[in-house]
Amino acid sequence: MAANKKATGQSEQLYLGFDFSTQQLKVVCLDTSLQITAEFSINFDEDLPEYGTDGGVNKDGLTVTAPTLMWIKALDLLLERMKAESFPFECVVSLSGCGQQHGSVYWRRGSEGALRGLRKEETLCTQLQDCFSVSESPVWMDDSTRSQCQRLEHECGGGQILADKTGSRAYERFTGNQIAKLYENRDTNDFNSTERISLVSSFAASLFRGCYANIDFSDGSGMNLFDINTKDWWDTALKSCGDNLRALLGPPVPSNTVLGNISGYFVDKYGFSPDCKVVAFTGDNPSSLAGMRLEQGDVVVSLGTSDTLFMWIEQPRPQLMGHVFVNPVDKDAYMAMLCYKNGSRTREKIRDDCGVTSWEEFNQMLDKTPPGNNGNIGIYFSEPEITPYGQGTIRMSGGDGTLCTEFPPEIEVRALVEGQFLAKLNHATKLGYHMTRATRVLATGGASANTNILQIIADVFNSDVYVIGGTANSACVGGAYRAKHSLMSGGSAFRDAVQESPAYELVAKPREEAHKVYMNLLEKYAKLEESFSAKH
Ligand code: ADP
Ligand code: XUL
Repeated sequence: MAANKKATGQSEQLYLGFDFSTQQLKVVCLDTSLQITAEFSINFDEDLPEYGTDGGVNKDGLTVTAPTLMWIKALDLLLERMKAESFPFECVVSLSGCGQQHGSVYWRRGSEGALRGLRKEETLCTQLQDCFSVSESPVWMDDSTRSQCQRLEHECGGGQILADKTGSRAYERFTGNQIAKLYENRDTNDFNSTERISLVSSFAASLFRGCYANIDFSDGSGMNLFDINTKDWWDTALKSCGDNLRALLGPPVPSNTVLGNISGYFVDKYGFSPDCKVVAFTGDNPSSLAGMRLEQGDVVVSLGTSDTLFMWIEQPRPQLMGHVFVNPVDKDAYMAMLCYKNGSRTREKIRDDCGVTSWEEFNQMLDKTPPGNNGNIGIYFSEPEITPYGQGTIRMSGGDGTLCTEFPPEIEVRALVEGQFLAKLNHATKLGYHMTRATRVLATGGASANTNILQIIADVFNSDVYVIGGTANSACVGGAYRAKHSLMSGGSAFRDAVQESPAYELVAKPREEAHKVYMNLLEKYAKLEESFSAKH
């Protein structure tokens, strides 16, 4: 699908939203009436096999990284594909986007000069190949910073105080702890030659700007370094994680900041207008909040590589489980979020272990068992989980409540999906979620294409479930919406900018009987989870 000029010959105004996500780089293009006119993507494993990633990352024990240059090469490739399809770059009035949260990029001294001096004759990848003091960027799946987390909580006065200040207790993947690990090992790496640290989001914006781009408040809240109340770096946390971090991170900015015009490189090479504005990039979850047009009372369930659940809140009340970020579309509000490492990849793994190769067959298998699975429940943490902490699998039979080592496949797949969403309801309630029939669950991410899974969510949450038609890429769409909103004058509300966006599509309605069954199972599940996570 390529974007076109209007039939009248008059140039359309277009907005781009990029998503530098775990497995892919994606972009969507919206026109002024917010219709999607084009989508392109690059899959890291398939399109860039030379980097040898699996699911977009490299794992070495608990350390999980992605080659920084792979992301740059993906952008080269994506723009070339758009050009090959005659994408009308000259019509783009603004662009923004997002990146997987928490991942970090380390620019070597002198790199801003390289960004400013980009020439159209060469690719970004060639020109920026020597720019990174750490060539493998730590990403959100990394679990290797337990000792740094312990130290940070200790030096900040404990987990709850750190959470009250920064929105979260110390988490391994949060960037401050990743920086602390690199800083501690600076004798064995090149950390000392770093001139600037970016998040994946601000790194992406830096490429488009041709200079270092600021970290935005919302994605900055995922670092354990940013005071979500004063909206500035918190010196106590900065000091605990390294030296000179205030300068290395640069000043944080509201997420709707227009950073400036696009770099001349993209004007010369692809034909972007020199007036095209670059708006601060943010994290993929905050961007999804914008893309889903979340309003107070709604819950977004994002079913990507990881599963996340988030809500709009006015007053931050951080807990030891879950996170509070500055809201990406209203800097005076907040978003609460729960993140589960065992999302789509785990569903895929269990599906494969059950000898099923497609989602259609997975759904046929699900249909063989009733809601509530006759009381059989399970917890499936193929990846080390963080909500709550734990790893491994546990199954409890419906009959006598004994633990068992296996379930037949049709029971296994249902126990997996039901367990994942009973857990989410349980945790969201603790974070302040009140279930009412007026609640809307807005689903997004790869698995939101699966209506059987969405029906289970509707029944568990006793809520209508909606998707936004046309794309599962709410994170990209959120980038394009924010690109438009940030250009509107007079501090207009985000809601005004997205008035014309496509209606939600109702995809599942709760069934009273099924919901009752789940309410009866909820306590049993919560107890199983408590006993399971207590062991970790
Ligand atoms: P990310 O943005 O984190 O890279 P996506 O939101 O693109 O991930 O989601 C990708 C995941 O979606 C894949 O891991 C895949 O397992 C899952 N997925 C895609 N289609 C379906 C489906 N019909 N049912 C369940 N899961 C699906
Ligand atoms: C959120 C998180 C993941 C990443 C990748 O805290 O770690 O959702 O943003 O999608």
